[in-house]
Amino acid sequence: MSFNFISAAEAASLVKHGYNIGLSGFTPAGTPKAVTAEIAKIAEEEHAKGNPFQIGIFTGASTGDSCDGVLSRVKAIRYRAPYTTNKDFRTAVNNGEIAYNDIHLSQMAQEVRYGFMGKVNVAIIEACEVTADGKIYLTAAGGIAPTVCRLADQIIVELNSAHSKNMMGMHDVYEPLDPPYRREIPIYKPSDRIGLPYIQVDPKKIIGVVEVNKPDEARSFADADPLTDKIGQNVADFLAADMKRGVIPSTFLPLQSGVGNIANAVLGALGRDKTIPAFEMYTEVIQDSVIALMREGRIKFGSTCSLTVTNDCLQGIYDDIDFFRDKLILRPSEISNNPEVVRRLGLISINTAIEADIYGNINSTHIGGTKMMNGIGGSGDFTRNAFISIFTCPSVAKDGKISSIVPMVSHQDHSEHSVNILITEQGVADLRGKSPVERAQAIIENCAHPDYKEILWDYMKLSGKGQTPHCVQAALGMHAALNRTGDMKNVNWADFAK
Ligand code: 0RQ
Repeated sequence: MSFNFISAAEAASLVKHGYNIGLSGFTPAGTPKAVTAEIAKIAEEEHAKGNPFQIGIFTGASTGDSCDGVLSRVKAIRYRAPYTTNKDFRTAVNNGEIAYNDIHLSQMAQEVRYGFMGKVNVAIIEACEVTADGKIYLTAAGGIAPTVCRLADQIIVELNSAHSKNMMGMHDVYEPLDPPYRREIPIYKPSDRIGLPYIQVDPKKIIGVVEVNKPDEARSFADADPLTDKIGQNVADFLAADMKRGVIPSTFLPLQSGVGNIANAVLGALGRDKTIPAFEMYTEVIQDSVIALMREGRIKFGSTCSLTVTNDCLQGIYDDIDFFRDKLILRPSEISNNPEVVRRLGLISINTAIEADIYGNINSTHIGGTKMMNGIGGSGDFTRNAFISIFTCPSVAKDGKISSIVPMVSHQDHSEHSVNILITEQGVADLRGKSPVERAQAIIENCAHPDYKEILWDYMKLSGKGQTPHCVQAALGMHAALNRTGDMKNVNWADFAK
């Protein structure tokens, strides 16, 4: 069969008001870029005519500006799941304009399959190759592409020549059966291959192929600074010590790390610490720092959902594909983040908190308890099931006016039951094997900023006795002081003691 080659605008015209579209990609990597931008133009035209035009978006994780950005700005998104990092999307969500369902990334594909979010009308899939018999070769991410391809009535392929065909063979496409037929996911080490290097679809469902040449809209992260370097060093020192005393096996364990400059700093410090042997990653995103450490021989293998790297770094991988072919594998998010596999492999997970409370509960998603930042991403998939779960954050935010360590988190994503280690630039709180009160002592002593230590000790005194002591009327007192005066340090516990 020969494909119907169409323009991005023609493809977009096939997406109707009320449709749910399913996208490839995970972070801006591997996300379609041309058709969604044209959908935004249609929405704008329809709105100008007074007609409604809104769609639902099902995808792997965040996307680039030519999806979440343009579509949010023209108010074309009715519903979206999961994680996103786009500023305009965030503003629209926090204004109550978009129904945003922030779920664990490992659950996205299965919740779409289970029918929790409605029908997938059209899948838009970025590919580096598509064959007449319906083999779609993905680009820089796995995401939920296999699932939306299977469920969608129609498929549009964005054949993107900015991605090298050298990517063919790097993916391991596997979709589990749904209960009660699901079996174990047979991954016993990060490099195990269990599926196919392409998505097989019925070629009759491919209603159009759009040829484009658009690089990924990679986010740039701030350079490392003394603060992130110190957090990174604290993580590396902690892991080296845990290995030395035999808690972590001498062969080390596979690592998962989140996105951003703290993650880069952690990996940099681990790479420099030669007491830690060369290690493997089983993770959802691989950033530039991982690729650099692979070239240096410090990282032996990386299983990931996406190559969230700069375009230069991605080109470097394509150019050196013979080197990387046996060192990288890309998987759907359902597998890269799979709780069963995370627990079996015994991952060390490292994710970022917005705030942590003195008992080890973590808020990764909400500013001030109400405003969405990005979303939970894969942090919960890994944290709950890791061999050792670590959260990192600076001890203060906004020039010290906010303490990241608070009596009670203003929103909870990860509970005290799942969090093993908290690390700030101040130090490390090892929460393993401790009661809530012992955890509070470790966190205040080791992680809180000196400006806030006495304030937190005073809160403990106010809290009295209990398995998890709290003064309920004061628990969010630091947040209230921030709202009232612009600085958490202005909290006055005496106001609550009455
Ligand atoms: O504000 O943007 O106005 O400067 O929050 O904070 O320190 O720049 O950190 O960009 O690494 O993001 C948790 C959001 C951290 C991210 C989070 C303010 C701060 C700043 C951002 P500005 P930083 P980062 C991987 C796995 C999701 C869970 C996860 C994230 C802004 O890492 O989305 O790890 N994680 N998923 O000033 C008020 C506080 C604050 C605060 C920081 N306590 N109160 N504001 N800020 N702490 C992702 C995937 O799964 C794909």
